[in-house]
Amino acid sequence: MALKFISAEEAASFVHHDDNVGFSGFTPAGCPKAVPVAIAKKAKEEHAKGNPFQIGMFTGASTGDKLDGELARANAVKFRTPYQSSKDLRGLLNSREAHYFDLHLSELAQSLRYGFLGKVDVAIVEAADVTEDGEIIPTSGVGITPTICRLADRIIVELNKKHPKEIRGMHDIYEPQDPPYRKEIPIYTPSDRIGTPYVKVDPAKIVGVVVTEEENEGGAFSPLDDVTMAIGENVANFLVSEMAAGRLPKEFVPLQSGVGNVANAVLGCMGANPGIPAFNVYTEVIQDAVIALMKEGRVKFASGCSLTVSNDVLNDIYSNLDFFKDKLLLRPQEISNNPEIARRLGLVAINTALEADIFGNINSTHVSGTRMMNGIGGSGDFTRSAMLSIFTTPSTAKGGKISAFVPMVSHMDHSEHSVKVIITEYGVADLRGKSPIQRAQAIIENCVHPEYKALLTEYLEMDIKGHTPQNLNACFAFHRELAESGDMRNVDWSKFNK
Ligand code: 0RQ
Repeated sequence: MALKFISAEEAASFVHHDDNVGFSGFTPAGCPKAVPVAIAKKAKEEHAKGNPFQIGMFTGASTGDKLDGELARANAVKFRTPYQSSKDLRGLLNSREAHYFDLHLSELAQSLRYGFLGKVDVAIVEAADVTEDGEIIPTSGVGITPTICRLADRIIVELNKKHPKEIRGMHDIYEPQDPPYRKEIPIYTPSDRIGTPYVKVDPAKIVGVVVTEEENEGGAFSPLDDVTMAIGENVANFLVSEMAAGRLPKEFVPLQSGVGNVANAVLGCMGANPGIPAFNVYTEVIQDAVIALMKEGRVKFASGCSLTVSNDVLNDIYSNLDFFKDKLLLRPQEISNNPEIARRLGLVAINTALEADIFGNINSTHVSGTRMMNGIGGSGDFTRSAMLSIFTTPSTAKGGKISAFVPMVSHMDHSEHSVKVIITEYGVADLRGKSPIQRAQAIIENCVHPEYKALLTEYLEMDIKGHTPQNLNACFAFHRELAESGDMRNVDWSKFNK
């Protein structure tokens, strides 16, 4: 069946008000760019005519500004799931002008198949190649592409010439059967291939192909500062000591790490530490540091859902495909983040907290318990199922006015039952096998910023009875103080009824 080449504006004409639209990619990697911009333009034109125009949005994770940013600024978002990190979209969600439901990333594709989230009307997917018989080669991120292509009535392909056709073979596309027919997902080592190198779609559903040459919207990393480096070194040294104690096998286990500067620093420090053998990565987001370590032979293989790397690094990979092709594999997020595989492979999972409480519960999403930051992302998929789940965070934020450690988290994403270790620039709190009061002592001693140690110790000494000594009158005193005086250090326990 001959492919029909159309403009981005023509493609946008296939997207109607109230449609639910699925987008390819994971982080900005692999997301369409030209068609979302055209949809945003159409939305603004319809709004100017007094017509409603909003769409429901299913994405892999966060996207680029040409997707979330443009559609948010055009007020074209009816609802959005899952993870996002766009400033403008965040504004819409927090003003409740758009509805957002935050979801574990591994669950989205099956939730769509189960019919939990409504119909997928249109799938818009970026491709490095598309054939007349319906084989689509994704670009640098996969996300939910196979599922939205299968469920959607209409498929629009953005054929992006910045991604060479020769990356065919870098993807492993597999969708599990749904219950009661699901079998094990047969991945026993990060490099195992179980699917096809392409997404197979019904070619009759492809309403048009938009040819583009748009750069990936990959962000650069900030230079490493003392705090991020200290966190990275504490993680690496802790893992070496776990190996020495025989709690991690000498061959090591595959590593998962979240996104951002801390994750990049952790990987860099692990690579530089001679006590850690060359290792494999089984993760969602493959960042710059993994590629650098691969070139040095310190990372043997990386399986992920996206190459969330800076454009220079992506071009380096594309120029050296002979070297990278048998060391990198991109999978749908249902597989990269699958709890069954995380448990089987025995991952070390490293994710980031916004705040933690002294008993080991983690808030990764809500600033002061109310304002959505980004979302839970894949952190829950891995934290609950990994062999060893670590959370990292700087001990303070906003110049010390905010302590990352509070008596009780203002929102909980990961509970004390799943969180095994917390690491800051000051040190490591190993929470395994510890009661709540022992966890609190370990966290205050090893992780809390010196300016907050006395305040949190005094909290524990309020003589509250019970297994977990929470004072329900005072547990949010840090947050209340921040709202009132702008500085958690001003907490005065004598104000509270002990
Ligand atoms: O604010 O940007 O105004 O300076 O939060 O904090 O320290 O720069 O860290 O960029 O790595 O983000 C948890 C949000 C951390 C992220 C979170 C302020 C701080 C700063 C950002 P500024 P940092 P990061 C991967 C898997 C989700 C869970 C996860 C995230 C800004 O890592 O979204 O790991 N994780 N998912 O000043 C108020 C606090 C604060 C605070 C920090 N307690 N209160 N503000 N900040 N702590 C994602 C995927 O699956 C794709």
